[in-house]
Amino acid sequence: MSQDTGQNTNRRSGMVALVGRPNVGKSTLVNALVGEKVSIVTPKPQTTRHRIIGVLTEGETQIALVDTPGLHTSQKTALNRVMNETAVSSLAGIDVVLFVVEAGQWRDEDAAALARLARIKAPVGLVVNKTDRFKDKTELLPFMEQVSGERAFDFVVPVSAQRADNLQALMTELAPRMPEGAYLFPEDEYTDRNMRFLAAESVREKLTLFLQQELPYSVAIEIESFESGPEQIEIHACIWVSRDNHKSIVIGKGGAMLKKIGRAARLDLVDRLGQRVDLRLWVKVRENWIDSEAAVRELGH
Ligand SMILES: Nc1nc2c(ncn2[C@@H]2O[C@H](COP(=O)(O)OP(=O)(O)OP(=O)(O)O)[C@@H](O)[C@H]2O)c(=O)[nH]1
Ligand SMILES: [Mg+2]
Repeated sequence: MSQDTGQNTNRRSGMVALVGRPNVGKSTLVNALVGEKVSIVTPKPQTTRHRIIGVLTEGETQIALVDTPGLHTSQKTALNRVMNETAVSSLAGIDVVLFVVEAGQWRDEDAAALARLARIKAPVGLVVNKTDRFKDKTELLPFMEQVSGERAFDFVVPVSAQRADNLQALMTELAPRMPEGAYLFPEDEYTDRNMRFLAAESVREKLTLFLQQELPYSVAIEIESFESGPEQIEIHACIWVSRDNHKSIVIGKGGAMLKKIGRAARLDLVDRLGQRVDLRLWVKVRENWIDSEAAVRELGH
């Protein structure tokens, strides 16, 4: 058994931030690299709201992968603004930035996100994700060339996060760029977030999957109690909605929607926490919380 005393001179450890517009697959990529579900994933944009670290320790190198909220151009609500701020402020103290795009899709929002990196001193690599959508990989080349022209990237790697394809090539670029020194996180930890946070996020993931259109964007989850017993973990969570009529939608006919969300979130948590889970959900209204910066911060953003 070796212990990290900080004396091991072969070790490298650093921070890598993943940034890009919403929905390009940043969280999927963090999860694929770490090999654990660190961050929630849905087909809807603006899923990630927090800075979440996934820790990957391999060989003599530890990389802290910083997942960030997708950079978006709409600044309508306080929640929108706080999410963009979170993404940009996550770049302080970062050793490498990964700018993530979707293969074949270059949009104004990608350009706006890249513009936010204009003054970044750290190396910036381009990750072209979702390459599985191209059967013939040579068709990707013109797109990679086009995006490479948008900035002098330090490296370019095409990957499929979903299929864990070409991740080793990405590791080959990242590992030597990590500074020498002791590990920043204990070797057996894969995230900086606690179980309470993971529980709230599992509930939000299922809610986002099952509810239509805009509603998931105006919902916040608060864990009211979290008790680890010998048999199981008992979790009470409150779903905050910002309007009265949203409450009845989340609850559904005869409580059917809330039951469906609870069941799916519970199964996800059993998987993630490796223990039996008793999950109880409540729905409460807090008028227009997404428009109030104080409420946004108070609800954990
Ligand atoms: N086909 C394909 N889909 C992918 C891949 N990676 C991610 N996706 C899908 O893209 C969608 C968005 O993935 P996320 O990981 O949530 O994207 P994100 O960039 O974190 O999004 P935000 O948190 O909203 O900024 C999900 O439906 C993923 O399953 C990939 O390599 N191939
Ligand atoms: Mg995400």
